[in-house]
Amino acid sequence: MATDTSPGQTFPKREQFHGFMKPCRFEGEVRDLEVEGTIPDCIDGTFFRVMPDPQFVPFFDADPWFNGDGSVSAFRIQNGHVNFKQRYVQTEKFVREREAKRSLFGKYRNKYTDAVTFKVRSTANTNVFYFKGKLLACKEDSPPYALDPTTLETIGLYDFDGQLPSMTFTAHPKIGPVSRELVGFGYEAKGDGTPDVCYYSVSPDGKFTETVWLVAPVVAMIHDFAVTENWVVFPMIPQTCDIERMKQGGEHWQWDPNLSVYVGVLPRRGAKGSDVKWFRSPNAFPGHVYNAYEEDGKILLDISVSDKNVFFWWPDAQGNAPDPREIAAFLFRFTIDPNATTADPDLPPAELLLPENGEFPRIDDRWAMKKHRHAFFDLMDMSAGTDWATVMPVAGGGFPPYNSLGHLDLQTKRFQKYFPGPTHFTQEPVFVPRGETAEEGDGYLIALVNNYATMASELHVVDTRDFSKPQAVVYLPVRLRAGLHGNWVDAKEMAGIEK
Ligand code: V55
Ligand code: FE
Repeated sequence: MATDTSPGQTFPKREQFHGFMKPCRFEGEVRDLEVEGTIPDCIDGTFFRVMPDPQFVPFFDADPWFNGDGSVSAFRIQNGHVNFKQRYVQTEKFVREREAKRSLFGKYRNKYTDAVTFKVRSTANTNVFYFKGKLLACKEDSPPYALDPTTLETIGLYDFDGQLPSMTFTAHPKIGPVSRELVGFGYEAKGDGTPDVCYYSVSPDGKFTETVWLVAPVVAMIHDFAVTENWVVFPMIPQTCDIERMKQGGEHWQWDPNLSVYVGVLPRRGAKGSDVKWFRSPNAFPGHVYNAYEEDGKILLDISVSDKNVFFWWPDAQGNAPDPREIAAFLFRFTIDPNATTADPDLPPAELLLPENGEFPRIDDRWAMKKHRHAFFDLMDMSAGTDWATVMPVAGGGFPPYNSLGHLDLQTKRFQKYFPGPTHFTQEPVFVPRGETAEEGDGYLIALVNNYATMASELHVVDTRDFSKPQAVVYLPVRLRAGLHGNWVDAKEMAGIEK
């Protein structure tokens, strides 16, 4: 084991630390990034995103991408100019490891493998969103950390002024587009291995207005969820937790190929825990949610689903995992009758809306929780012309790759693809409307793009009216490894704290 007097560090010779996935560990600021093309003036705000980026060599060589320290990037876009800033979230883990000059933190979500006792194990590496003047950096195993959205300085762990009832807080809260109400939940909400789920709503001024405790049929991952006008929906990924396995130093998660996908449905307002209905669907991997809404009394849930274990680094009990190159996810629509009175909890088969391998969905957020028409997402288009000979040796691994952006018009079924280039992979886009009164989906997609020829990152700004070419490409002088999620925050929303 390393000590304070140990020499420098080198990261393990593993796919998740190789090539473009080499830890970046960079904090700083670059003003006025190079811009090719023109960024229209209607894009005035900040694109925030977060990536796992280990500060120190992990305890375990096979440490998954998901366990790295959260590093937040901010792209402030105004009058066609882009300023870039990046800071680590100063989590308890990050601060104590920096003091010790080595990692003290063990396996992903397994406190029994740590070198010291942490009060909170958050790596704050999964999503960043803006709420009540703060940027909240989330990891689904803990409360969020609050950051100053202008400086990216960490303010501290955020418990909503003492109101947060659960030990955990999802990385995928939803914000009502008009009400600005925050709808969220925590699972394993009474600690590791507990089946308890805590659902809550928070008013825009920060008061908890709904708190409902419920019990899930299994202890499994609930990574994303969905909200409609009257319902909340919890799809469970068949990755299950066993506290005994954890105590023996094993993984938090194990894929269960025999487990159904449970889908919990709860009234959004005024519910009791016993009001939850758990529906079932055959074993699969329900990924990220596009949106959900109600029609004719039914809930329509649009979600990416894979028939394989997307988290291939957490195999089944026999050690089986799919070849990452064979993992694909597709846009499906579940139709759920929340008022079903029959005893049959089986959901009707989901409808395949698009036979294209895509994930990291976005919609025009002004249509969240109601009937949306436009879907945007990362797409893997094998026919696009990726230069695999250049990309493969330096792509690194530990995540499913995408080389394009997709746009599906659900009304006309028109499907468009944006291809950033033969040596490029895409990260999750954000959608920015052309203006407050723009029609749904009329605006720009902004996505971080990995360029494997230059080994540097780029922001591609794409006009949804013309997917054939970028509106603008912004060049970073640095390489940012794969991130998870982010959000666009309009300057008007952040008014008063501009710098
Ligand atoms: C996800 C990511 C996580 C995690 C659990 O994208 C699920 C899914 C980056 O960490 O801890
Ligand atoms: Fe996610």
